[in-house]
Amino acid sequence: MSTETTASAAASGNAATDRFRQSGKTTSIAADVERVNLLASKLIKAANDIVLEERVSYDEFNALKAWLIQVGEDGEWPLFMDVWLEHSVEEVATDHREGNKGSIEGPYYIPEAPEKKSPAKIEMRDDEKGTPLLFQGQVRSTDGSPLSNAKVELWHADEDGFYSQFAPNIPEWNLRGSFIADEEGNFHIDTMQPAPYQIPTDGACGQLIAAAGWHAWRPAHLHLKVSAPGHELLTAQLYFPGDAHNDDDIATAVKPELLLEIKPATEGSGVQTTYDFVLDPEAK
Ligand code: MBD
Ligand code: FE
Repeated sequence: MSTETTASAAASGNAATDRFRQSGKTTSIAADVERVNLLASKLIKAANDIVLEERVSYDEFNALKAWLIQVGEDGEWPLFMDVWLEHSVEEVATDHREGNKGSIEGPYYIPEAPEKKSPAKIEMRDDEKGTPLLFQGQVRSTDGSPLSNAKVELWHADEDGFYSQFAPNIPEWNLRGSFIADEEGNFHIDTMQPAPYQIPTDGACGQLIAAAGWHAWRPAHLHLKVSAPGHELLTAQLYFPGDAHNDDDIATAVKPELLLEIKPATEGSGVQTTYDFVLDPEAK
């Protein structure tokens, strides 16, 4: 590794935990007694059913207790929740949509990235490694009308699979940006193709993956949030054809309609892709 400080599970996990605490996502949670009773009772019953059915031993019970403590110490609760549970929450939240259904947000989104008017180049290092990627398309409403000045937020890993602000020695807004589409809803963003992402192997989630004999990979992906006035915010991920893990993403977040079509760049080096987004009008 060329960097002086290497990435660690606890550093990225604790950064994700701090981010989540600052996100404001928990401020509107209403403590509805009936609902908490229902959900907590079902969760506890499901766990007890497993203990009884599988005759879980004290050694196994204590291993779980130690592991849960470690998840917290490594700051990996956001990672755990987003890898193993968020996909079902996303499914429930978006199953009414006629436009894009999207995919999970994951633990590494940061709001308010530097805003640029399309066409634009995302922030990257002068010597950023990888294959240049032109990502373009149009944002429309479900009735087909273009959404002028739609906003396309893009964030993704670098060629080493690391995200800025969650791994050391990467400029703050590297490979993160907020792009304003033109009057016809068209956007044109120059970026760099991301690498597949591996769940950190030196933290509690990595320990579980190894102990269970699973693999730790997510396929290479772009993260997006697409928004326009009067429309539902779309959170999505887009994937690259041929990636070995498109069919067995550890986060279960790949959908066939989220696969890009990649072509050689018509100008300059690298590749290009076109992907259009369709946003649902907000329910009245
Ligand atoms: C990621 O990059 C990601 O997108 C998700 C969902 C979980 C862990 C790392
Ligand atoms: Fe990701």
